[in-house]
Amino acid sequence: MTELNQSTEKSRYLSAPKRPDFTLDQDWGSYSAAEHDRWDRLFARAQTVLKGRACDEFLAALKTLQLSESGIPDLEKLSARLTPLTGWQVVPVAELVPDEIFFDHLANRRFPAGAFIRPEHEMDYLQEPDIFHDVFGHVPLLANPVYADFMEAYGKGGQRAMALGQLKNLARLYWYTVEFGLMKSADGLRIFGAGILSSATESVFALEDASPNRITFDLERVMRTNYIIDDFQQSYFVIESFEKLLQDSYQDFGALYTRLAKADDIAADEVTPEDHVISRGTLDYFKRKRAS
Ligand code: HBI
Ligand code: FE
Repeated sequence: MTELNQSTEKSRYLSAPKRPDFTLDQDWGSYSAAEHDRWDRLFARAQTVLKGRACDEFLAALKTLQLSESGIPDLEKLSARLTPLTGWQVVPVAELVPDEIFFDHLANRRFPAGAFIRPEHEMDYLQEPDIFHDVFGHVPLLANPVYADFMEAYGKGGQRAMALGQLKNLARLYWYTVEFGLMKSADGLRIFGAGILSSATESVFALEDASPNRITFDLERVMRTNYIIDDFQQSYFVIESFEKLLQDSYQDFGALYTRLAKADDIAADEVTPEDHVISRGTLDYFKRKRAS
């Protein structure tokens, strides 16, 4: 399959008619055998890597939702399994949707998932959310009732943050939890962030590499922390549980934003004196990259 063919795979969604809420028809029948095969290979590799690395809640939810290596999921059928559990639906979109549209979906328990699958030359890493990142990475935990509540609360919080002009701070919370979060377990650290779960290389890096800092999650600290969008994270934050994360998200964000307005940002690689450090990173990976 040529690169030209693979760029038309995504453009068939970019050029498809979309509704005012940016959703469109997944047109499941239009995926080629090559596209289904890419899903299957991504799924098989993730299964191998995530045993003993993903949190138990995630691995249990994969089974509950019957996600498997049998081709790209049909999002209507997937929603039919998910909705009875937590009220969430998965809706197809072409690409990143505007913030207010994104938050309106989450606040109403709809998760917008990119309908295209990454091209062959980006199997390891791509910056935009494709169907493997969105459906394999994000959707399983929406079957977990506590996580499901947190995501709805985040959508509602996003709508308030936009009205207050505080989206920058709130987006960092999403980044360091929903995308790149780790969690404590009786058997050691586990992954729950979708950005890690959908990347086999980052799944190993986030848990086992000596380079990144691993720091106990503190909501206000995280909301002050910058992040990098185009490489592995320099710091990962570790939550106790979804219950604790949900509780934290029910505090008064108005007061929080007032404090944040007066606080300095924290660099992505910085460790502060107040941090509960689980493992301090050597930052070697990042130094090596800068040198090359
Ligand atoms: N759109 N489809 C999609 N997926 C996202 O994760 C997403 C988005 N639009 C905006 C957005 N994320 C972020 O702005 C928020 O998390 C802050
Ligand atoms: Fe994501």
